[in-house]
Amino acid sequence: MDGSKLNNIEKPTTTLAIENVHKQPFIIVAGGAASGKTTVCDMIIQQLHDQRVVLVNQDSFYHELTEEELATVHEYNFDHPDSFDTEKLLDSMENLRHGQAVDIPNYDFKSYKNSVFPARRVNPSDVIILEGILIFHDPRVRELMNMKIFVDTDADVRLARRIRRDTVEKGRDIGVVLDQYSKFVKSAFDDFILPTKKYADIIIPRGGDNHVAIDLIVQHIRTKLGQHDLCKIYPNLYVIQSTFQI
Ligand code: UZR
Ligand code: MG
Repeated sequence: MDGSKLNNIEKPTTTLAIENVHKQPFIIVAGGAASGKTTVCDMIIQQLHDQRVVLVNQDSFYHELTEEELATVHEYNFDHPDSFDTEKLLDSMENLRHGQAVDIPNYDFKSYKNSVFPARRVNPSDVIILEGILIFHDPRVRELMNMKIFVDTDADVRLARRIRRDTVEKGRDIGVVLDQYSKFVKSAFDDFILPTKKYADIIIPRGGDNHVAIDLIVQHIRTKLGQHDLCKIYPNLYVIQSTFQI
């Protein structure tokens, strides 16, 4: 063989990536507005009462509205993927994954700002649940998660719930709620939320009313946590991946 050619060959490099097996179950829960996402998450958390679980809501990552946007707030589309600060959300999730506490913004639905209330300090936990209407939209967020749940509730049920929630709990005018629904919420569901259903590992019909689905999910999480316990017993247990590049 021609020796000069050999000299031109890139030297082999070895990369040893050492990764601790102790990985948290990361769960994301998506679904249309007022589909019962929060109820499903609350039920999972209730059943996992003996574990450290944190719930992070995509709503916390809404961009603050500028003065200009505030002046025409009824024209603002809160159901569009761009209305969220996904970079900040990703950053927080990465930090939690690496065992660091994070400050989650406290978005205020009345002032449309996140500077009104102090941020919420969230500590790394055994289970991290992230919920939101458009939480399946960004592939980087999806990849972080090891269990993707879509809450599938009929449109009429979602609308009825939303009217009740926005008028009773948020004190909004019913005309505004209905206008917003037909202008933004319905089309956002069809254009952005429904197409992400295909990424789900589990689809829960009827949301929080579906006790069988929630029991099965909790069982699965417990199995995953059991695998973690192995790492607690053998703290020096590592997975070693090696890649040999030429
Ligand atoms: P869930 N939303 C508001 O009504 N006001 C805001 O300042 C921010 C968001 C609504 C948003 C979406 N859309 O449909 C809903 N609008 O909150 C999501 N219009 O809430 O995931 O809890 O169903
Ligand atoms: Mg909710």
